Amino acid sequence: MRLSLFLLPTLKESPAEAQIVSHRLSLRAGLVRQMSAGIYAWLALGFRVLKKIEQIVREEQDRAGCQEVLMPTVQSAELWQESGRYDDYGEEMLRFNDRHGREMLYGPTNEEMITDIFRQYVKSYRDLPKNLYQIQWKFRDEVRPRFGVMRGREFLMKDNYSFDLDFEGAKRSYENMYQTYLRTFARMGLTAIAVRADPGAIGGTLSQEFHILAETGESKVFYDAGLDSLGPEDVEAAQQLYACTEEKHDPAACTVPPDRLREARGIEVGHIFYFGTKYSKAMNVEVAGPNGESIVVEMGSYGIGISRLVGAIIEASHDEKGIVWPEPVAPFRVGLINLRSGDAACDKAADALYEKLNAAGIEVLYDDRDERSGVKFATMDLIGLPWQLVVGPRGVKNGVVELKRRAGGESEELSVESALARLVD
Ligand code: 5CA
Repeated sequence: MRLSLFLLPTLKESPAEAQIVSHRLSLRAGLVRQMSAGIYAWLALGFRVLKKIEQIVREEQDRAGCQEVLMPTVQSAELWQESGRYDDYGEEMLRFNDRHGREMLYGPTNEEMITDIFRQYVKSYRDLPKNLYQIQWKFRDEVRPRFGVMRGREFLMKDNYSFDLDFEGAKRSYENMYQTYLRTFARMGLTAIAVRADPGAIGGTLSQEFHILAETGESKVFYDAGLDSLGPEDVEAAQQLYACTEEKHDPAACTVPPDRLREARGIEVGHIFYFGTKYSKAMNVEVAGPNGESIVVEMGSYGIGISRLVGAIIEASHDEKGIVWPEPVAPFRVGLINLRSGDAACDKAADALYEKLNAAGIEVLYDDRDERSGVKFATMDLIGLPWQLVVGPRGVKNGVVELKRRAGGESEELSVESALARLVD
């Protein structure tokens, strides 16, 4: 993509309303624009990041055996009256009437709707287990939308729902999602820790939140230092170690020796719930067992804040010049800078390199604008693409380009072929 054709409204100054670095940088780098409190338009660069995150989440859900569906954002109140949550949910739910006066709402989550779909079709124990997910916009009329996309009113969530025959099955589904979440976040270059949490409005008896540690995180978490060294494969060990939100933390009970207890701030990027038969009982979800008996199915639900992750990743990965995208979620992999747009030799070399990168399937944003080199470097640093390729008059004369890594800042002069080979690697 040529930058001269791209809508990239970067800002030199930090907008006054932005209190935390991810909010400042997402506005300065032209990722999003606030259209009203907590409601954002995704501009071209931000949308590419959102899609990358979504795709990683999707691949890991598919790998875990879940199937993707898509439910509507607008729901009828009836299902929520059936589960009893229509009154419980309170002012966070955006409610309205259609032209016939029917009560409708913009979905804050989808337990009721998925349960209704499930009960229409699944009637026998032979059809279990099932795990269905969607990636869809949600609306919660948050009292204090803030920190940009981190706490919006409209936000993109991956939500999935598991249906099992018994507790053992439900536990397997829960642990499968636990492991899937750690993998998913690791693929985005993030280290997440899972802490025991309060199920809140979703309900149930067990829930764990996944937090990215960051000073600007809205939540306080407590955990055993042993968690720092565990990976996605260590589900059982991780489940044994102490880790919880501030509300759940009980210093008096405290199973952890004081020198191992860590206190930190975190951004909640995911939340998994085991709620047993809360919805299936209220909504009469039964399947026939092997001997014809009725069995009430066991359920769990699992959420990932996809739009929140854009902010969380910036919190975890930036420097004084701007964003430093981890490669898997970067909007483009390479920023190609033509230092002298308008100079025939530089244009020719940069255009040719641009074609070669495209032909090699490398996502590239080509700064072909008629701008000073300082402006071009500052723009590339601000938007944080992992690699910068610089074509200038001296290099063109000597047959070399400069390849620079945004994260560490190290750079090398290489022939075009070597630079391409490096990027293809
Ligand atoms: N039904 C369950 C799981 S599918 C559920 O809704 N869980 S939740 O309420 O914890 O939300 C799941 C995730 O969505 C959270 O972990 C968080 O990352 C994200 N999220 C929640 N509220 C917001 C918000 N206002 N803005 C951005 N992301 C949010």
